[in-house]
Amino acid sequence: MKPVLYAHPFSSYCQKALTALYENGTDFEYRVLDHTDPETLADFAARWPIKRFPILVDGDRTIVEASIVIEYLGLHYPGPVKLIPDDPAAALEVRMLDRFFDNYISTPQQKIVFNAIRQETDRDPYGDNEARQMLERAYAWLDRHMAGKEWATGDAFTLADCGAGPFLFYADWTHAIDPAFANVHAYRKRLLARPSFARAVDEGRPFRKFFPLGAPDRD
Ligand SMILES: N[C@@H](CCC(=O)N[C@@H](CS)C(=O)NCC(=O)O)C(=O)O
Repeated sequence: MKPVLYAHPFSSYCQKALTALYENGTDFEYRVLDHTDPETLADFAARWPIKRFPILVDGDRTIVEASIVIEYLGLHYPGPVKLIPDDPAAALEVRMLDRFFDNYISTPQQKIVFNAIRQETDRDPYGDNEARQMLERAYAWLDRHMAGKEWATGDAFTLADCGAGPFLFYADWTHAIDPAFANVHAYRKRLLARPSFARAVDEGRPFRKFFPLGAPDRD
């Protein structure tokens, strides 16, 4: 039986999991979460009442959180690309960078978007400003961190890069990365050229008109 991914192609966290699946050519069933398919939506909500996606269903197990989905795939459906290194110290570095991209790039990016889609009277300019300041600090740190590196932890593409691709993609659309952060721009470009992530980006293209802040006419 194949594992089943409940996901949407335009979602950053889903693209994170999809990048891992495409890196290893893992065979899986894709259940798209879409308002035109209420049955799949109800099935998803019953499996994960928190209602954040993606989730992976494997037999009677439901695996939640994109990072854990990727860890699970590495354990139960390993492929040629080891997204978490065997060496525990190297694996810790990968997980540290994965936390960085989730907490300090994606979380503030989502906060800005969630704020923008609220009713005008419910918006939170203080929180929006805080999120933008966090992104600025994260871009600055990442620019120094990426100096001389190809991927987030060095020469190998890992779990950390699976998240970095979609999160930097949408972060730049949401709160533009200053051109002075040349290492971040170069890294974002390398991620976009990686076939696994490029495929996930292509699958999300038809939905760009739904980007709440207005999608720019570029990747
Ligand atoms: N911590 C979760 C976050 C997942 C997440 O925020 N997914 C977004 C889509 S990119 C979502 O479910 N949004 C739906 C909502 O906020 O209602 C993970 O790592 O998988």
